Amino acid sequence: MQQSLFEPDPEVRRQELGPGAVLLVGFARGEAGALLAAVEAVAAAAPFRRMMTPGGRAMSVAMTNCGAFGWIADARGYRYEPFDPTTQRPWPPLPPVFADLAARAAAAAGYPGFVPDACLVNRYEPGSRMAPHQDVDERDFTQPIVSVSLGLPAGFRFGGARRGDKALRVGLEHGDVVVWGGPSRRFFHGVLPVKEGVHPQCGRCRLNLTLRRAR
Ligand code: MD3
Ligand code: FE
Repeated sequence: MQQSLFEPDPEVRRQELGPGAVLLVGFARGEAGALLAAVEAVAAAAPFRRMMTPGGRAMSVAMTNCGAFGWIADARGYRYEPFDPTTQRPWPPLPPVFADLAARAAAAAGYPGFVPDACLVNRYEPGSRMAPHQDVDERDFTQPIVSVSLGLPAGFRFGGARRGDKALRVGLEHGDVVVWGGPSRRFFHGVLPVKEGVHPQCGRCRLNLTLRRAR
């Protein structure tokens, strides 16, 4: 029998990671090829680069963006900008496959009508990590963030509203999607150093897409 378009796919394992945060195991696995091709096209127009923190350190994760706004770090701080500071051109448009996946994942997690205007693309080589932080540069925290993991697996640490809060450790694998909404939207989180390895579709790297409503 035809699966209703309005019911969650029973094949997708869901795990509540925190209040309003839902892990959809393997949700994007079938679309990985199309997502990776779109990342390549984005990176051809807006190359991956290691941004400098306001403290003057190069981040170990290489980043690029697509959509109307892109997240940047520089000597002046962290913010969204409509132009790529490397090329001085607008960020490449959001590939429809990104926007469509984000909307479907958000709806599956209980956030219908999600329309992202920004996608930060993070590229981790083995050894790259992301220190615990909050995502607070967006305007409207009632909007969820949809994150898509591709390539090598990573250990992800998900804490609470305060930096010292006990953190949950979750493994994020190729094709996993997490929707961060509700109170979890403002919780601390970070990525442990990626272990050495080679992924059949991505090579020696992990990619993470975060689809956001910046403005
Ligand atoms: C929890 N990226 O780009 S994705 C980031 O794997 C970021 O590259 C990590 O944290 C990565 O800001 C983690 C999971 C994630 C993304 C956004 C969140 C978790 C979040 C926003 C609020 C709470
Ligand atoms: Fe984050």
